[in-house]
Amino acid sequence: MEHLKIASDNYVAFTFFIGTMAMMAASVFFFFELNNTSPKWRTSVLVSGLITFIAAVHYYYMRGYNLETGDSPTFFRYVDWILTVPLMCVEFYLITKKAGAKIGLLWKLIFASIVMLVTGYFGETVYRDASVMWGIISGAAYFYIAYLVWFGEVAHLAQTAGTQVAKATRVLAWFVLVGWAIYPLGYILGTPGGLFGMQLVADPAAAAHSMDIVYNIADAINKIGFGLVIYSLSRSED
Ligand SMILES: *C/C=C(C)/C=C/C=C(C)/C=C/C1=C(C)CCCC1(C)C
Repeated sequence: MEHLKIASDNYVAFTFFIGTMAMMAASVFFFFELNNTSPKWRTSVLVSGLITFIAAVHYYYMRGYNLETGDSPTFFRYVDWILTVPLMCVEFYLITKKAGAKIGLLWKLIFASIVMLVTGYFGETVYRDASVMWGIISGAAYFYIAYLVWFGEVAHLAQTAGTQVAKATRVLAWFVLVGWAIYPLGYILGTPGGLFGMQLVADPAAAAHSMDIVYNIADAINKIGFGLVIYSLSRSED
């Protein structure tokens, strides 16, 4: 078999490689820290580790796929997201649970995240010609999640769960509002519908490459960053 090299100007392959390493390192960190985490935060830190571990396995695969084919591993990207984003919803549920969060809240968050991802997948794959419409539906589900964590049930519960939980939830809410907003940017760069019909990257191959780079950066920020917020909450007094 031919030995594949990452060309020095292949930023897509490079970010897949770095992404794999970062997710692996973060998983080892979260898992090993479980031993000196107080029992009441252990599940939350475990979930942080599961999120980066699931991503590490997908990144390892996507890195190889992209290197061999030069294509975007869209399918496995979405398989990863459909597993990890609901787990981020679980994190919100776990930290607000002691303030009385009900399982219904968890289902609301998970349902919205699945709508957001499935419609995004339609826009990127089967219905590429209608990517703007699917992107808008996906965006609506995204705003609903942002609403819940900024002003809705998650925000209210966090207020009564103690100052540390309230603070951590505010930081996580910023991740949702700013960190997650990087994804629609990748979608706009990579789909033919562009920004309401305005194509930002004309060449289809370059468009796909920019989308992958943007998604890879966003994943590293959001999955590892999110986990670290939970980790630092687990070291607090609450
Ligand atoms: C670890 C993976 C995460 C946190 C993935 C998050 C993905 C999104 C917030 C994606 C959102 C999208 C839109 C809001 C509109 C366009 C389509 C998507 C799916 C890229």
